[in-house]
Amino acid sequence: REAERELRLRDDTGRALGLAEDASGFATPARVAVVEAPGAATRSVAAALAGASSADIVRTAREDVLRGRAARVDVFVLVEGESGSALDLLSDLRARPETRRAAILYIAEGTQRQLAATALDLGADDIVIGNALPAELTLRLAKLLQRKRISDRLRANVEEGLRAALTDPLTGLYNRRYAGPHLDRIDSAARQSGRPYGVLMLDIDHFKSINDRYGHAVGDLVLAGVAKCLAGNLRAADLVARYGGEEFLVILPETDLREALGIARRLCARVRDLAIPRGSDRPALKVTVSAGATSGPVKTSGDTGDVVAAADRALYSAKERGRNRALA
Ligand code: GH3
Ligand code: MG
Ligand code: MG
Ligand code: MG
Repeated sequence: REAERELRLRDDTGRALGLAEDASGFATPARVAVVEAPGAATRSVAAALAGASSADIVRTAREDVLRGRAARVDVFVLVEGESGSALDLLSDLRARPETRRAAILYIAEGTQRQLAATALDLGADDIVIGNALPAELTLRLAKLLQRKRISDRLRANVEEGLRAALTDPLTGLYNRRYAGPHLDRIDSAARQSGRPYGVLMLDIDHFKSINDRYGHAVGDLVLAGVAKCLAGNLRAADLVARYGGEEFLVILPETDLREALGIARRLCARVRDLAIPRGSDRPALKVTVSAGATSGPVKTSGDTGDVVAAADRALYSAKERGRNRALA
């Protein structure tokens, strides 16, 4: 309890640096966890920081950090002790997904310059060596927070841009732009491992007539419903992409042709069983899909376009044989 005692602090420094004016970044106070290694000089960094910061400063026990109880921490302030064990914690924080992106301020004694250099090497964002004035600590913390806010926002923008470029808004699936390179990666992995992968091409049967009968909006509903059904009936390592208008490409790592055909049949059956709701007083919609299955890697060309073409040919056969089925 004592270790988790929260000290809510004034935000003089944040304001001095113009941080408090940044409404988007500082709508919620940053969370700062101060973790003292065993034998850390008790100069109470937390108290020193308690003069001027807009952040929530929490003294946190090392064990709580290691047990994952320090989620959503923006900055870790690691105070080194006699044994240098804060470095271990630092490596640990960088290795864990939930703390990997946190900023880290490493504080060492004047005699621990070598440890501090190692801390930088291990990924500390800033270091303080020896007795620092509370004002220095506070300003370093504020600048660390400012940089973190900016890089968080940049990353979010980049991720959003990528998501928009590589996914299809109607179904939420990856699009062809993502599926192509993904297939290339799976193909290279298969060449190295010597184990095959499966590729399926699926196409909704008589989809044009659904649009013609019910309108485009209902057609969109059907597309989204089929997409969800396909995605929900695959393994985590599999990928389903919207490859064309009402065509879906499925990539199945570590899967041979026989298994791929089995999965294709199962997906056809799941879509057959699907009833897509369309308002309370109207009957649910029923659709079927046809599927073509193939496996890679292709021996000769090394061009994954050939794998897709083979799946396409199998799909065409399935359509010719009457639809609502899978063929290899
Ligand atoms: P088949 O069984 O041979 O596949 O017949 P089909 O009618 O499904 O095939 P066709 O290729 O003739 O028609 C595909 C239709 O898919 C035509 C196109 O208008 C429709 N479509 C493509 N993209 C979308 C979309 O995003 N929304 C809707 N509502 N329709 C789409
Ligand atoms: Mg179709
Ligand atoms: Mg067609
Ligand atoms: Mg089609």
